[in-house]
Amino acid sequence: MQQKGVHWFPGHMQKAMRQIKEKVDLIDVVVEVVDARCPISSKNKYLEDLTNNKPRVIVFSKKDLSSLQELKPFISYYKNKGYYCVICNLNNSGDINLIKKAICEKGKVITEKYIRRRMKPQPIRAMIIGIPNVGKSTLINRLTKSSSTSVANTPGHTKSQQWIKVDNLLELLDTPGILPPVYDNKISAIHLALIGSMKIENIPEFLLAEYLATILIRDYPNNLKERFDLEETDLIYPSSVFLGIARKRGLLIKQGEYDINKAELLLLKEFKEGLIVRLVLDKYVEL
Ligand SMILES: Nc1nc2c(ncn2[C@@H]2O[C@H](COP(=O)(O)OP(=O)(O)O)[C@@H](O)[C@H]2O)c(=O)[nH]1
Ligand SMILES: [Mg+2]
Repeated sequence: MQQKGVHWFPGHMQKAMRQIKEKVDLIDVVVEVVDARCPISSKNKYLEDLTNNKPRVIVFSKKDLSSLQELKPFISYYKNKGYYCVICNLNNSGDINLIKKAICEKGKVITEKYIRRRMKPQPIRAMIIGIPNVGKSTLINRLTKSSSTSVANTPGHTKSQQWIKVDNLLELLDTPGILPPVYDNKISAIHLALIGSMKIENIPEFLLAEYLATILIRDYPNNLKERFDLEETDLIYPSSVFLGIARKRGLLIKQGEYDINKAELLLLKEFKEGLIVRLVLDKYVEL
């Protein structure tokens, strides 16, 4: 793998940021969705500068695949930076209500401004933003499913924007802001590949599997053992883990020859689906 240094900031990132900036200008509250397994790697740090004068909410999605205990230090970290943090399973309607509340709470400063100027408060306008696969569309659908009435067209700089009314207090931009993932550090790129947030062509799957197996052997040996019904002696090296998985799951190239490649892919797949362990991968990233 190649570490890209200071020259990595590519044209597509600049373009995406320009498009986001146009939308940010139209809204009151920025709602960034971040995967709760990767609270650092799945956040685009270049967004900070674009939104630092706006009230901001971070939605940590997929809490059902993460560890609340391990997430705690990251929540404190972002709270200290002034973010309102909500940890959720986007498939849980109670959690969707918490997000709605958080946006309205953060948007209160805007409403109060109207009231101070003796104007009729307008609904808070928010936008959902985030890297691919974190749950942006799911969140928009869940927030607007009972009231999917488009309210207005606001001319933007390039094209008009459609607003969807969530309720009397809140309107949402109908399309999410899609941020390119940031790959300027190798570990973050690996973590994003492990949660399936991005297909990263230049990280071979066997390397991902080896990285994952190393973490699991060291920090979660019992989860690994239980999931694949492994023996203690399988939990020594990544290679012995893969062999154990192939043996237990009957993965064979031909009679008497185990299919290690299939075992690696199976480990990656079951991890991604949260079947092996719930954890915060980014605890291995420096804050
Ligand atoms: N387990 C789990 N899956 C989720 C959650 N939120 C979203 N997903 C799934 O993650 C995948 C990507 O979601 P999507 O909304 O399309 O992400 P987007 O690319 O950011 O719009 C879909 O398969 C969703 O069902 C969550 O809280 N928990
Ligand atoms: Mg989407």
